[in-house]
Amino acid sequence: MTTTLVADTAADPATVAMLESLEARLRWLSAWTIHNANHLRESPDGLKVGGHQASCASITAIMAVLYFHALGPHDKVAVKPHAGPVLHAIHYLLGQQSLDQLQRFRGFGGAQSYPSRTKDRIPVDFSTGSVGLGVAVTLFASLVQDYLVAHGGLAPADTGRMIALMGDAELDEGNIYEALIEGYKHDVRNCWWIVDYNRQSLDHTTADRMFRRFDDIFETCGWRVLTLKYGRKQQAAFARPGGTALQEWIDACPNVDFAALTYQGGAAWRARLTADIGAKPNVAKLLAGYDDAALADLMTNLGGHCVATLMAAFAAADDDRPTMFIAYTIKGFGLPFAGHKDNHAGLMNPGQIAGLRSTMGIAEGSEWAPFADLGDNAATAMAAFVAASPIACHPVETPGAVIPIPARLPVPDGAEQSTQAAFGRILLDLAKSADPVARALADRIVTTSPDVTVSTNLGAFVNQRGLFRRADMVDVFNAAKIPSAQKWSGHGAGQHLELGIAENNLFLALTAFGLAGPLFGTRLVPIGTVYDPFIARGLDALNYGCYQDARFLLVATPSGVTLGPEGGAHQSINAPLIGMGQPGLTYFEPAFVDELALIMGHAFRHLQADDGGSVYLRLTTRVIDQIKRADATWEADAIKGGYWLKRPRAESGAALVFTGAIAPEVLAAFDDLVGDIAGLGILNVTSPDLLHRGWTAAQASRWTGQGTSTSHVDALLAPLAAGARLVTIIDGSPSALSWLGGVRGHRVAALGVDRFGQTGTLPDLYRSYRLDAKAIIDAAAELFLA
Ligand SMILES: Cc1ncc(C[n+]2csc(CCOP(=O)(O)OP(=O)(O)O)c2C)c(N)n1
Ligand SMILES: [Mg+2]
Repeated sequence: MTTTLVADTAADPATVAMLESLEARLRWLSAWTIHNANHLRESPDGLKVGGHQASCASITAIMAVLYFHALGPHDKVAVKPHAGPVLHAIHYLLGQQSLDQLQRFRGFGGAQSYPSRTKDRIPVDFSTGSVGLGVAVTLFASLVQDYLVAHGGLAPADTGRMIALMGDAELDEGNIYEALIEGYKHDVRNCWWIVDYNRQSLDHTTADRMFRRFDDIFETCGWRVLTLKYGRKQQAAFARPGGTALQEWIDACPNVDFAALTYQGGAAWRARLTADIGAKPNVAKLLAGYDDAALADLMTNLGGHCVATLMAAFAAADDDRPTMFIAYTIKGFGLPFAGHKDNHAGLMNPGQIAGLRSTMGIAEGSEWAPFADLGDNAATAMAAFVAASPIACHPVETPGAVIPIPARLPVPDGAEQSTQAAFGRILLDLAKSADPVARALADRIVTTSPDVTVSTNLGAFVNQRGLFRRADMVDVFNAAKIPSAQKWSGHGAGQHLELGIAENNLFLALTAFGLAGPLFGTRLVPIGTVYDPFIARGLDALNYGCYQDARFLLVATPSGVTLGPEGGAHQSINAPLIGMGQPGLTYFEPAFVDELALIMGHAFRHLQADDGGSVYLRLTTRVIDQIKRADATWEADAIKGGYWLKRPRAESGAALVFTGAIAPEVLAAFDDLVGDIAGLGILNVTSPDLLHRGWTAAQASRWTGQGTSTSHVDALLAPLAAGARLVTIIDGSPSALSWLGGVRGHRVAALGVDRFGQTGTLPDLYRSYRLDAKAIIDAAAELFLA
C-alpha cells in the first residue's frame, strides 16, 4: 500500500533551515549558470545555448536534502539529465567544481549539458541524457553490487544505494519497465528511484489518468512506494477548519489546471478556489488568512519542495527494499514561468533574473559567490554544514587492479569449426583451466544473455560456473536426473546473470558490469551474447554504455544470411556498420577460430587498457574448414584489422578482400582466378572498423601536422599496383568494405547484402545474394574487362 509521507515535525529546525538555504543556493546557481551561458557569455555563432532552468528549479529541494543530508558515502546517483546544472552547483559548493567550468557550461571543454562520467570534471556516477536509461542502469548497478559482495569483490560495509533522480516523463520509457521486471526476478535491493513528479514533460502537462497507476505498477513489482504530495505548510492548512475541503480540491484538480493556476499566481488561485469550494464551511475564512503571495506559496508547497517532508521520506526508507519516491513538484518552482506548460526550455530574461537575484538577497556582482550575501557567520556555518555532509567524503574512483590475461588462449581443435562453437569452447576451456592465470581470469568473467544463452553457445560455461542468484536455486531437472545438456543451478558464486528477452536490459547490465571497476573498485570481464540482428533492439542502451566508457565484450551470433534456413527476420545486414559507427566499441569479425582465440585474448586486454574500450565480435554458426598456418606472422596484422591470407605479388593487379564466414567461397574463387590473374592476393579483414578508423586517424594526424604515419590499411594495400582492382565481399552491408577503394584509388566491386534475407540453404542464399564463388569470379571478370 502506498504511503503518503507527512513532514517530520521533529526534524531539527537548524538542519531544516540550512537545507532550505542550500535549496535556494542551488536554485540560484543553476539558474545563473544557464543565464550566464545564454545571456552573458559571448556567442560567436548566434546559436541558442540552452539549458533547463525550470527542470532544475523543480528538483533543487530534492537534491539539497539528498546530497547534503541523506546520501551515504557509498551511494551512487544518476541525476536526471536536465538537472545537470544543479549537480554542478552542488559540487561547486563542495569546492569540487571550478568557477571556470560553470562559466563555460555547455561551452567547449566546459561543464556538460547533461552529467557525463567521461567529460565532466566533477565525480559523476552515471552519465545521463537519453531519458530512461540513466534510471534503469541504477537497478543493474545494484545487481552488480550484490554480485561483487557475493564474489568477495566488495565488502558489505562498502555498499550503498543506487539512486536515480528522474523526471516524471521518464516513466513513459519502456526500458524502465523492462528493468523493473528483471529487477523483480533478481530480487533487487538497495535501489531508490526518486521521481520529480512535476507532471510536465517537454511538450505539455502529463496525463491525469496515470495518477495512482505508477504506484500500482511498482508495488506489484515489490517496490515500496512513498508519495510526497503535500508540504509542511499545506499539511498545516489541511488541519485547520476548511482544510479538508482544500485538500480534496487539490487531490481532484487536473494536472493542467494546477499548472496553469501556478503560473497565474495568487489572485487566480483565490478566484478559482472561491468559485469551486468557497461556499463550503470555513473555506472562505481559511483563504482569507492568506494574502495572494502567501496563497500562491501555500498552493505550491508540494511535498517535493518541502525539506521536512523530504527528510521524513528518506528516513522512512531505511532498509534495503527498493523504493520509489513520488515527489510532487512544480516545474520552474520559484521562477517566473513556474507551471507554464511551455517552460521546459524556457529561459529567464535579464529583467527576470535580476528580479530573482534581488528576491534571493544576492547583491549585483556577487552572483557567483558560493555563499553570497549570507553574512560571515551564516556563510561559515553553511560551509561547515556542506563540508560535514557524507557526500563530501565520497570515495574517489579508481579503475580497480588489472586482471592478468594469459599470453595466449588455446585454439580449439578441429579441422572444421564455426566461430560460435569455438567461442563457447574457449570460454569452457578457461572455466576448466588448471593454469592459475587462466583460472583467475575465468573467475572474473561474468556472462549474461537475454534468453539466448544456449543458442549463442554460452551453455557450457554456465554448466561450469552456474547462475548468479543471491538465494540458492536448485536445478530441478538435474535433481530429478532428467537428461539435459544444460545443468544450471543458481547460487551466490554463480557467474551468469540470466536475463529475460529484453536487449535493452542486456546492454544496461553490460554497462553496469562494465563499470564495476570504477564504481566498486573491482574489475569484472563482462561478456554478453545476443543474436546479431537484435543488437539493433538495444542500440541506444549500447551507445549509452559506450558513452560512459563501460567495458564489455559483446558476442553476436548468428549473423548475416549465413544463418540460412532460420530466415529473413533473423538475418543481420547492417550490423557491421553499427560496429564501425559506434565510438567506444571495436568490431571484429574473425573468419577462422585461431583468429577468434587471438582476438579474444586481445579483447580481454583492450577492455582493461586505459585507452581501450569495449569489443564486439560478430560470429557465425557456419562450420568451415580451418586454415593450416605456416607461422604466426599473420597475428600482429590480424589484431590491427586485417592480414594477407594469400600475399599478393608486388605490383599485383588485383586482390580479393573479405570478412568472416564466406571465407570458403573466397578461397574457391581464388583457386579459379589465380591462373588468370597472376599475383592475386586475398586480404582477410578481421576488423573493417579498425582499418577504417586507422585510415581516417592517420589522415587527420597528417593534416594537423601531428604525424606522418600511414595507416595499417594503407600499408596493407601498398604492394598492389596503382591501377589494381579489388573485389570486396562480406555477409552484411557491402559498404563495410567498399570504402577500401578510396585508400589508394583502386577500383572496387563490392559484394554483400543490401536487401532482407530469405529462408534457404547456403548454396541457395549465396547464389541469390551474390556471395558465392561464381559471383566473386563474375565481379573480378567485370572489373578486368571494364
Ligand atoms: C530518449 C530521449 N527522448 C527524448 C529526449 C528529449 N527530452 C528531454 S527532456 C524531455 C522531457 C522530460 O520530462 P521529464 O522527464 O518530466 O523531466 P522534467 O519535467 O523534470 O524536465 C524530453 C522529451 C531525451 N532526452 N531522451
Ligand atoms: Mg516532468
